Amino acid sequence: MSAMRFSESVTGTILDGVLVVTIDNPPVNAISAHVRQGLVEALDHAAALGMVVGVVITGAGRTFVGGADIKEFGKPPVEPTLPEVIERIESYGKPVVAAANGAALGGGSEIALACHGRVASDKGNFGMPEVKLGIVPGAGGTQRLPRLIGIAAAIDLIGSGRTVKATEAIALGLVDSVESDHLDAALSLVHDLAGEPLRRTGMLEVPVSEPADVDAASKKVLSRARGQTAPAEAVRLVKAAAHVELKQGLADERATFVRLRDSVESAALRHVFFAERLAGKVEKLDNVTPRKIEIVGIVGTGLMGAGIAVAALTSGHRVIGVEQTAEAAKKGRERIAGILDKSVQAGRLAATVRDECLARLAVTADAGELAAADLVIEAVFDDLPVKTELFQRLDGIVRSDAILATNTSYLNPDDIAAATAHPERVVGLHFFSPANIMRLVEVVACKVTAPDVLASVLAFAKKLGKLPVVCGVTEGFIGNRIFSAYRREAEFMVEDGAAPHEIDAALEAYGFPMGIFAVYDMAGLEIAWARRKRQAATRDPKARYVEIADRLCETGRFGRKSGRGWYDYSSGERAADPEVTALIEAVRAAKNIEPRSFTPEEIVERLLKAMADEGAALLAEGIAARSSDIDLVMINGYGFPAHKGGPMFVAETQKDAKP
Ligand code: 3H9
Repeated sequence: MSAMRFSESVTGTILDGVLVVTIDNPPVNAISAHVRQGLVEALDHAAALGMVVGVVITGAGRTFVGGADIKEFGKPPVEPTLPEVIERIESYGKPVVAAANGAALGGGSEIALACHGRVASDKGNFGMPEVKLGIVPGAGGTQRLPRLIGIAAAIDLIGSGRTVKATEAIALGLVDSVESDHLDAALSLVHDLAGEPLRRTGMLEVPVSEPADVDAASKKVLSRARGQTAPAEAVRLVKAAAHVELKQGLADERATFVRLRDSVESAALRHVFFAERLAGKVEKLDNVTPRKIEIVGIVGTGLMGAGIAVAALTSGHRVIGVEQTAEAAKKGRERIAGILDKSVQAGRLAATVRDECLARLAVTADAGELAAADLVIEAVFDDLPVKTELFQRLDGIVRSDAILATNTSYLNPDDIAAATAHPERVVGLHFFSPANIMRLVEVVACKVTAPDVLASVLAFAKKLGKLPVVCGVTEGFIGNRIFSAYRREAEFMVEDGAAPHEIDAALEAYGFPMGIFAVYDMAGLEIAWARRKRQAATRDPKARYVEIADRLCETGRFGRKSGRGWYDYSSGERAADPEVTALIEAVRAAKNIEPRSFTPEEIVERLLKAMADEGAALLAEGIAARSSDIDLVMINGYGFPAHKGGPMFVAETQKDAKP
């Protein structure tokens, strides 16, 4: 029978007496208004056809249903709503079975939950990532999921927003079966269910959970919330499912969903979601074909080089690590193997994958081996003569079509490129430490970097599972330049009267995992001190300069490693130190500064403004292409709370809010 069209994105075919309804709304089959309308039309159609025994719902392409259409949020509602569609599915007179061909996320999982049976392909996966968008499920997820899998497991899934593969979904009781021919299995299930009393998820009793398990699951979710509202609301709603009627639970869920959807927190997280999809997109590269990158050379296998090597290995690349001596090469290999081993111990990597990675790894003292590399990343000491000499040497070793990348944090990659015979093949790849864990990579386009070189490293970074943000050349690139402005402002406030621990407490209350002075101590103060000493001769003598950090270093306070920095760590804990207070007071007195007090709000406001002002300068200079890129850098590299959207988002929303 030919396909029936129920709306622009929903079609149906009758197979073996069952209406197979396919949602085809690329790219991810989000439940846009026409999908909801099409589903209702399809259900009406199948209800009226006596020969149809039931319905299968599936998705076209790689996704079952990627969730509600986030682009519709904030627009006037269009009937039917998703809860209405879902209510229709659950109360339907004939069996409805979900055949999850791929990801069933958010509203996609909620559709599946309302069906009378669920079959997944081996590529099927399930999740309710709503909390990551600052909302709770809004179409029954918090009430139906616990009825299927219990309160504790539902708190874990909804509160964390994590996705489970088909095998875990089956163990949890979320799906009935996983089949390679999921469609065929779904058709059989419809026939099995036809004529039997239907198992309506919303009517099920919530299985009894161990209170200790519920407590543990809730605590885990809340401990990771970092000031975000949605996870606690999700926990509350799931717990309520155990003791309120479905109708009441659904009403509470819907009201909470609507309230959170309209919150600044959700707007911020949606901004981050779309910013991530936009990052690394460069219009002028649309028609540029990236070069193939399979073999990656890494010069320097210290902490940074080893982390980059692990990221490249676990994403399927061959890696050639290069060190200066055979002894250092042996240590480098051990370092890389050690990181892989830790990942296996932590359950993040299968032992077989680690073995495959090690089989693709060579670490050598013979730089000549880099002749095989498609891309060479330098991760050696951040010193210009060292790097230029290395790049000149690489020029004579690598193939003419190989790409050379520098991982410098502060040097000018244009200077490094200029020292080579082919500057157009040089690019910056600024990874963050530990490079195997941190998602952010600043991809630095030098003055003469060739478009296909840029396109190639962007594709490479994405293959590594990283979040690449393109930027131009400036001291510290996007992140460290903003960080410097932020640090400068924090030091101004300390000189003017705020205590470092007050500033840190204000930042932590705002949602940063750690305040700036604690971060400073963790990173170590000596590298920035050395840089300041180098810059002293060229510093504008009229610009305000705070000497406190220099004084700390002069007394051997280099941060956590040395047991003392902005704080004292001698008790094993971070503690404010009267010696530092005295030192700060002496600096203030020498400058005749009368200390004043700062409220936490003022502290945060001034620091956010410093970041946003520097961000605006980066945009004006063309270093960053879009303000959302700047937000991503601060969120993924510097602990800015994602649920606040980033410094640029905050500045823009505040500007919009002003009359
Ligand atoms: C929800 O369901 C609420 C309900 O409980 C209640 C409702 C009443 N909507 O990530 P990709 C776009 S909330 C609109 O690169 P992948 C995305 O912007 C929702 N657009 O693909 C991008 O556009 P562009 C809960 C969406 O293959 C394109 O699709 N669901 C949506 O790497 C490709 O995206 C979620 O939170 C959407 N829901 O990964 C799931 N999703 O090409 C969010 C994606 O213009 N989505 N787009 O840049 C994902 O996690 C991933 O997109 C997915 C595919 C895993 C599905």
